[in-house]
Amino acid sequence: MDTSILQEQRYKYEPKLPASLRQPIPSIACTFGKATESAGDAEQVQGMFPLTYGQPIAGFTSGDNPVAGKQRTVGVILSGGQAPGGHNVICGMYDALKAANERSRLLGFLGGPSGLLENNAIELTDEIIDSYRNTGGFDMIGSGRTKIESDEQFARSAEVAKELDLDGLVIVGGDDSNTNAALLAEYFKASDIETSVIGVPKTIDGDLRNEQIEASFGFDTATKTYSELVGNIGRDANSAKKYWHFIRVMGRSASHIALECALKTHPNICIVSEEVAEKERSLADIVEEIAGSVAERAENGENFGIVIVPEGLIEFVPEMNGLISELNDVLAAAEKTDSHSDPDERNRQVSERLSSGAREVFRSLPSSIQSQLLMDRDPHGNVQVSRIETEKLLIEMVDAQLSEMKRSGSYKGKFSALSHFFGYEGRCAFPSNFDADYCYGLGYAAFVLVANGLTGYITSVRNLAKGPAKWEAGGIPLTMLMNMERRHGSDKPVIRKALVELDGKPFAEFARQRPKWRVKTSFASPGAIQYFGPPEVCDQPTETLKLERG
Ligand code: FBP
Repeated sequence: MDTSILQEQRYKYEPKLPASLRQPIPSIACTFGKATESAGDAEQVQGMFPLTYGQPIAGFTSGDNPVAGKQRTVGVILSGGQAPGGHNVICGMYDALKAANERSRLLGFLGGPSGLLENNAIELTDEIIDSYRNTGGFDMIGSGRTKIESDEQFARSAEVAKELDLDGLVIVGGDDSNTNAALLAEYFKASDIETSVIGVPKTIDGDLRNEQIEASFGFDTATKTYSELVGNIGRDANSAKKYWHFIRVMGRSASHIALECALKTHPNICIVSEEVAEKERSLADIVEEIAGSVAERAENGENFGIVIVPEGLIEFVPEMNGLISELNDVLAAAEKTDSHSDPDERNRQVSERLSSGAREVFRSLPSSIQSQLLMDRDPHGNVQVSRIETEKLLIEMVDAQLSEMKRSGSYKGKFSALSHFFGYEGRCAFPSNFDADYCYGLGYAAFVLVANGLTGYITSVRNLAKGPAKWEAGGIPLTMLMNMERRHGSDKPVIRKALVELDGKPFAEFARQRPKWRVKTSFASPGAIQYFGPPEVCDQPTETLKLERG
């Protein structure tokens, strides 16, 4: 890609490292805590990971690592959706690896996990690395969603690890990709392959975390990008005073992105999927809430507003959740048994296999949403929520409800709505200073874990709300994040998605403010990410992090 003026300037940015990593690699030793347990289903998870289950949390301290300077070959894979900062993870790994031994090599597998299976890698050089420092995107080596799950794929991965004499393999990914990393670490150990497998917590969705992993990288930049856009729309709405904007934001299942954007921009309504599930609210309840805000604002002459919709909402509405889980099982079974290739015929057959309750819900939906629900699942068995236009469904339903209210005389305003979807716009933005620093630290730490011979770990940098000078780096055993879940029609060990906690501080703050936002125009416009300037403008973490860990 051609460079821009900003890119030229960003090349020169020097990411800040946590203190424990700012010393020569041979002087960084590991400290270990107590044995750990999985997030759930301990017995079953232990049964699936007999060799890597329960390892202790690792921290870094000044000490002596006599094997740090060994000449090594390490591979890196970018897996799943893009997230700002991925290039800096690789840059951090590269700088650490070269600092430990100039002759060590970093191989980048091309196109995601399939690059490993196909032994398709390039050696990363100073020239390549320097042209991607502090840039967005995953285009240095590309990404993909191939899942490594079959015996053949594990055997092939082992073959390639041996062929390339890999000392380490770093998988940069979300919950599903890190589940793959855990399985691979276990397989390598069982096969006496001495390749350390280390994961790195990536995803704009913000749902890969626990007490020790405070945030996944990319969430900061993506939410700042979406919040800029939502804030701009708020200003436009308040200027023109004629549209209701229904804005769906990415985030797959969890509503972290929607909540963070709401905390930054103060929309009239922000739906939080986790609350919908907890309170067992139906689609009709959600429509009533939105229509209520529209009607009250109309009484004040304000026929405009902002509604933020998390992209995973549809899966959390109880009646839709039941339908989707039936569809998942039926589609998985259809994949195994049906031979026809006509998608319409396949879809018709699938809908006929639903229970009568689920079929009734299915038939009540507009046909566009019906076909979006029947689209292929991703390689991990998930519904592709980014392709389900819930914001349009809500506009249609709110419109119908307001017409009803007009007939009964309880609404006299005008409702003109526009739909937006902000997803891909935020995934490859130039990483904010926060993500540039955080990712560089994660990559650096990944190499240090490899250099200490650890496997089955995910890198962690903690104390994130306090600024890099106080950040603490280390590694968390991957099995600590796992539980058993139903996928593709059977029970599998997977990393548990961290959803919005309704008793957590970010949601509490939102709940405190929303009665005001619902009626009164309170939009805030945070503006674009600033890369150069005073730290209080450029280096702020997310509202979520400030509230949770500040
Ligand atoms: P990851 O979990 O792989 O980071 O991807 C997150 C995400 O951006 C979701 O927010 C979104 O639903 C999905 O990817 C879109 O996937 P795709 O890029 O395959 O369209």
